[in-house]
Amino acid sequence: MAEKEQAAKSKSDNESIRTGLSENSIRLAFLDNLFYVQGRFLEVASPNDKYKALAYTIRDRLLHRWVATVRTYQQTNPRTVCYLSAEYLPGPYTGNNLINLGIEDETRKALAGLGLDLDELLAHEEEPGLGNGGLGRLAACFMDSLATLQIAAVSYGIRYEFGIFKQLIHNGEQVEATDNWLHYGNPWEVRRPNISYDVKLGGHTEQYADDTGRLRVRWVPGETFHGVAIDTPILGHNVNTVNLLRLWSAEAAEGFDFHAFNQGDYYGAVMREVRSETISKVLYPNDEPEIGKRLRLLQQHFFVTCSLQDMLRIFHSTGMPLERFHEKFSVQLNDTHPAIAVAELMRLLLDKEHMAWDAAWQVTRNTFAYTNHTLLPEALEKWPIPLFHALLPRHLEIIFEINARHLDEVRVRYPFDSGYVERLSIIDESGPRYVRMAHLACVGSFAINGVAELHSRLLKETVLRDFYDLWPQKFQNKTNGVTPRRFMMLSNPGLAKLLTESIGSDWENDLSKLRALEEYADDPTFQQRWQEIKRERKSALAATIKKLCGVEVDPASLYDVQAKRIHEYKRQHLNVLHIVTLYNRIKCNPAIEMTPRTFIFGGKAAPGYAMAKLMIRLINAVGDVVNRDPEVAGRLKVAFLPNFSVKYGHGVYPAADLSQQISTAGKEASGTGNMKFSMNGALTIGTLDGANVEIREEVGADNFFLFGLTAEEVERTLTNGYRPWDIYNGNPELKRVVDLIGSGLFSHGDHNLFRPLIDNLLGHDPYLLLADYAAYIACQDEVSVAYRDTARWTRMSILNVARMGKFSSDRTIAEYCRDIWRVKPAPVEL
Ligand code: NBG
Repeated sequence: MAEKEQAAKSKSDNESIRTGLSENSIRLAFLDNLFYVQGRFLEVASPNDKYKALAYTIRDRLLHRWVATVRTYQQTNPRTVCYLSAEYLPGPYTGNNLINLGIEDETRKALAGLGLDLDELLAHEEEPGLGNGGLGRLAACFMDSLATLQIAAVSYGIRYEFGIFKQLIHNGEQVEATDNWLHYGNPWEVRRPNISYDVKLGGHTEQYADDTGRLRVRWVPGETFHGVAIDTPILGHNVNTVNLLRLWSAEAAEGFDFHAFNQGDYYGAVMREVRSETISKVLYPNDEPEIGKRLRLLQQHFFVTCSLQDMLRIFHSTGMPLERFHEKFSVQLNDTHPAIAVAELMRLLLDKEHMAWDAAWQVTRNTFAYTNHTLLPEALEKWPIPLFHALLPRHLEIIFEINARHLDEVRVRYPFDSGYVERLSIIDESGPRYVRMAHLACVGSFAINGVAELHSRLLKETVLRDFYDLWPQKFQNKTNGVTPRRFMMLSNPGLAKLLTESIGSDWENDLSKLRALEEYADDPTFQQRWQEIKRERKSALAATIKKLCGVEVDPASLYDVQAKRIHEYKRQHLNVLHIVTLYNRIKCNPAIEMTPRTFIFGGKAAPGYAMAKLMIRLINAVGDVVNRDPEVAGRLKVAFLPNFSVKYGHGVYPAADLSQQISTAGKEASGTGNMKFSMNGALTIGTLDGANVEIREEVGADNFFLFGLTAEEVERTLTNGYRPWDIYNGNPELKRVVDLIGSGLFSHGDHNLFRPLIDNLLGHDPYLLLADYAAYIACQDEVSVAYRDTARWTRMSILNVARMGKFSSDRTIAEYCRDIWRVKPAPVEL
């Protein structure tokens, strides 16, 4: 034993500056990186210099494991998961990597020895906002879990130069600013100029006979440019596996157009380069109609062709025959954004690899699996045929051929029903013709899944019903999950510490172990510590709110939080109706007793989504009046946190008492914020929608505030002729609320500002706010009562955390591995 300790110690004395994990190595490494990478010394270094020196120090330790991982994979040639996603929201890397390496304490001490504060340096990191919301963040949680479960995986996407816009709030309105996240450089990425592929577009196709006399097709593009790989290492927790996030950046094919240049057109020569680079310039904010977005289709084709060409390059290095491509790679399509991959893999196999159609189709159909993330019809992608033809003429030919063969199969199955043929066709011919990307994905995939039980069921009953009839065996459910490393250990260190002290640290890699907390649910000392931790997180958020919104909030009040994209179906305006209801109650009876509440909102509206932007204005307008009214002081506060992001999420989830998950039932595919809140001890008020259903099943009906119509009731209400106007007239409390918003009280006397919102609610109300209003208010009243009983509330909070094991993305990924990808762990030794 003594000998072993001795050996360990002498090993740490000799540790390399690049790889050592002791406090001393980290301190030396930090100074080394500051000096040799940045050309700076401590006395003159800017905060950014110091942050980067820290990032490089951690990155060195990741690269060490990365090399070991690649070596291992080269030797063992494991089956590999390729995740294709147009969006990733990884959040700041540094803190998470420290946690996964298990060297947070050492690093903190190493920096303290230099008079530096770890948290200050961490706060300096700009996060890559390469996604809109849930879908991109899910992809990031999946990367963490894939590496943690030691699965060989590559995540492919686009390195947008500008991510999701920065949200500013000016006079209560959302204003968009560009997100220049690369301005100070990104220490986490490694550029691979030698890993680059041609990307073609436009032009036409030609038939020709090859040497053997076989008829082949050649695509003569109108333009060609390049995609260059930019890699970020993704480390798992408590393991050595480092997987790859490989993002593509667009570049001109020959940095310079010499033809144009020789003609004296210097400007034109440079412009061509500029045009190529626009491909990966900026992320599209969602919720706007897709149709006609030429650049968006180009982006999809761009990252898909680079990723597939990359897989083929890797595949050829294994020496396996092409017919076995799908045995090496399992490729997941994250929504329909990468669905063009079905046609692109066919094109590469047919035109480049010269495979025969049937063999190529056999490989393709066994390679892809498709995840659907929404039932909203406006979000289902379809591209006009003329646009498709102009950009991707060869792909369109291939899609027509795939479709013709597919429809022949359909006709055999349903010989007397032409309705099936129309509905199952990849081409929408009901009006102007479109390519339906979800149909292409379904035809080209061996598995199709939704992201929560309810969502997967509704998929089979509604949007993909005919496909389910045709291929029931393809359909699966994979309920979403989130990573407990980022959303518990990193964001809520106080809670993590208490958990580990009480039940050991196994929960970090096996969240179901949290069940052991149940026995502490009624323990008064444990309850007290639980409350102290929550209180501390609430004070920290109060300071942030003060700084960002100028609003003073009381950490003793109930923090009632709704943080997610702003959308009518998510019903932030229903939340506002509740706030105004409470406001009215106080105005009618100033002496009324009320549980003091702080309403906290966060979330971006798509820049082109007028109603969502009006909802933001309404929240801020109501906040303005409520926060300034001395009569409500101490009882109600409203704060809208600008620019909600992964980074702000770290401060928000742990501080919430109540998590609002109040979407119209049937509309939210899963939700993942709901899980992050609950894992941090917030109780949920929610409808039976998305993963709420399963969260409630797990935590128990007694520990969840349920209200509202079910998905079936929503459908029935809408088909039976819904009349919101009657509900308004039949409920005096609701009527007073709506009338007050219309009165101009919240808009400096302007009766028209919120008119579109009110007219929509009274005349149409497609998301059934009024139908759910009474139930919502009654449920919120129950919440207020429950919160006053601190011991009961704390017990419910503890039980929520104890029973959240199912919602770790480790569980989700383990299921994908078992049921879809059929991959096994490939452990890495250092
Ligand atoms: C979103 C859903 C969420 C779901 C995430 C992740 C899209 C298209 N869909 O409910 O709205 O949690 O995907 O699956 O972004």
